[in-house]
Amino acid sequence: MRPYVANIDTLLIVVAQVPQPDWILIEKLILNCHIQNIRPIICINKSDLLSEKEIKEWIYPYKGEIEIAVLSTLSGQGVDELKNMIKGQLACFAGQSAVGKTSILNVICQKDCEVGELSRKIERGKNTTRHVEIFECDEIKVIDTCGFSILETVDIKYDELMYYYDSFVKLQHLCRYPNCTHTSEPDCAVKKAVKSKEINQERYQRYLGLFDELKENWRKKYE
Ligand SMILES: Nc1nc2c(ncn2[C@@H]2O[C@H](COP(=O)(O)OP(=O)(O)O)[C@@H](O)[C@H]2O)c(=O)[nH]1
Ligand SMILES: [Mg+2]
Ligand SMILES: [Zn+2]
Repeated sequence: MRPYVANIDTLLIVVAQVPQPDWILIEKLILNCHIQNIRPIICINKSDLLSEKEIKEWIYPYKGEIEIAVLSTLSGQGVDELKNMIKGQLACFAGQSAVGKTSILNVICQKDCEVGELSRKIERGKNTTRHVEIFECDEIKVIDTCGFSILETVDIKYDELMYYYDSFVKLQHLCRYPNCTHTSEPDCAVKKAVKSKEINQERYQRYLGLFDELKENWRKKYE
């Protein structure tokens, strides 16, 4: 398993305008947090590059379900708010390369770790040992990582995926079938809720994408 990290309280899932978010990957990170009892926080970084409208669109699918921090290490916006959110916790970064994980660590801990690791990473190749260090500052402990391949695979059977979405679980008893996966079944309360915008359309689409992927993985493995 790489990186070697244990006993994390919080996973800071960093997204930014560049590189464009891979929302399915973010869904997977959130699911793994649920499985491992880790508190996920989506950190929308580089807010200086996003319009108010874009920020709203990014927040919307997770509103009320997942905590969100909007920040910019460039302007300093939202940094104190994030620090308050993770006070007393051991937090770890996850997210695509170059979204600004190390930059956020630097502003939180007043450190000067090297940013812009994208090209260096390619130069060094994939199998370089990378050390893991806990930085401590103002009652916050943070760990930088260069990605989280272990959390990018989800060890859930496709027909159990729906149990990890609170808003789906609440409606399940209203579906015709008690084990409805909310995909192709008739009389599905979740699909109705998506239609009436009670459940966010985009989050549901991400669920469907992940469902298909898990189903395909399952088929390859066992059929
Ligand atoms: N515009 C903008 N650029 C940022 C911000 N935070 C980080 N960056 C830039 O994004 C690039 C990648 O940052 P880095 O911290 O190395 O990302 P990491 O690979 O996720 O650790 C660097 O060029 C940073 O200067 C921000 O808030 N706004
Ligand atoms: Mg980095
Ligand atoms: Zn259903």
